[in-house]
Amino acid sequence: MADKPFTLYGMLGSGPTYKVALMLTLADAPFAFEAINLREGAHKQPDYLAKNRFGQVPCLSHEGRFVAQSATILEYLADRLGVFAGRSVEEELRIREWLFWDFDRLAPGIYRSRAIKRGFLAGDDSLIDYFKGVGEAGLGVLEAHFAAHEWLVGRSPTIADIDVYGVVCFAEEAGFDLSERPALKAWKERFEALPRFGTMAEIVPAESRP
Ligand SMILES: N[C@@H](CCC(=O)N[C@@H](CS)C(=O)NCC(=O)O)C(=O)O
Repeated sequence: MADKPFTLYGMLGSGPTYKVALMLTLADAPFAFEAINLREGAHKQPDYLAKNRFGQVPCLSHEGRFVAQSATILEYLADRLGVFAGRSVEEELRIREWLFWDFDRLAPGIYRSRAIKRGFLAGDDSLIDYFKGVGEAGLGVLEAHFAAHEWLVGRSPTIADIDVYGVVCFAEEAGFDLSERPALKAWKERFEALPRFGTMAEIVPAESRP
């Protein structure tokens, strides 16, 4: 583990963990993966809380520092690795807007619907409908954007695409029908065609798979 510049603490199946693993993989940055067992409460133990005070995954370790919150980690990596960043102040602003919008208006609808479907979250019909509505609205915003743009910001993929992809890739599993959103589906396929792209199971270093 010590020979890799980055260590990602996370969980297979966690969308925010996947976002960071994707960023490192697409950037061709070798990383070690340390599985945090949420079912056993490892994320609330003092040794992990010392790395991430929020008691959540993911967390990234690099050069003796720990970074929490997937969007913050993406920004940190874009800055340190010099890839998938904005090319101007304008682009940096647009990227940050998408990052904040994702966790406000997209991720809750998709991630919570998925959690209910997988039995990790109890939900009655009104809660299921609420998250379905939030998810559909978020996907609608993306469909409208991609009807006119190839990527979220500028003319090439940025951390905004990585961040949003890490949610959209779970949409079908969460019960959303992407075939009704052709521009979004086309972007998803464009993203999946990027060099080194892989699913979470494919990109987590084999030696560290739990
Ligand atoms: N905003 C955080 C969300 C992270 C998050 O929700 N992680 C989940 C796993 S997917 C978690 O750690 N849940 C346990 C908890 O919140 O106690 C991020 O993007 O890093």
